[in-house]
Amino acid sequence: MGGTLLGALALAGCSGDLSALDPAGPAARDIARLWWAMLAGSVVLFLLVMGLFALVMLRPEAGRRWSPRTWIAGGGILMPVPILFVLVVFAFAQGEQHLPWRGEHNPVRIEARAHMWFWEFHYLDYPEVQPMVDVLHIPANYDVDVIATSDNVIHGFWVPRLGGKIDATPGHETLVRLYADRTGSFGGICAEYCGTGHAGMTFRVEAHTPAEFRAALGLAGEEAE
Ligand SMILES: [Cu+2]
Repeated sequence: MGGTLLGALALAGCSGDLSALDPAGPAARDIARLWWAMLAGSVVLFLLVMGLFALVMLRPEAGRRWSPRTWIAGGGILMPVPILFVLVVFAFAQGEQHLPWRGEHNPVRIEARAHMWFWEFHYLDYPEVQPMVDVLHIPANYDVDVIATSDNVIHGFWVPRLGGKIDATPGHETLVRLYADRTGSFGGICAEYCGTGHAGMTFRVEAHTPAEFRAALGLAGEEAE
């Protein structure tokens, strides 16, 4: 009973508007998978360390059979390195798949300009559309490239359920790809401390069907290309 309640509480903590563990698209799903792999790796290491700890507590003579040097080399190098190696390879493989310029695509391009303390979104493919503040409309089931920049301090653009995090750096343009595999409303935040207004520097991403997307931008009828 207690276990069930604890499990339910733990799972409830994984969902929600800003949860990277509740992905709503392939990019965010890769990142969530990496998070779970990292958790699994750290649990294995923790159990190994606790196992050795229990061994020397319960059978001190077993621990004394190995020299301090063996303990350091075995426990400090031999034991963690294979696990860390697997995690690093997995992380690089996931990151590689995640590069925005991989694969064939014709993404919708949006510039996210960070201010103190709000976001301004420019629809680069639709210059006639006025920039929007703190709300970003995107088409669902479509690649969306967000080009982040800033004219003041460093901010961080992050929509946890749709993709990775990217710094918005003054004088630079950084790129992150979002993808929503469903329509809906998703939370976004500034992920880099940028002053007293940082905590309130949130925005919403609205993922639409192609027709709704065009309507939200105030464009005439046809499908999004
Ligand atoms: Cu900030």
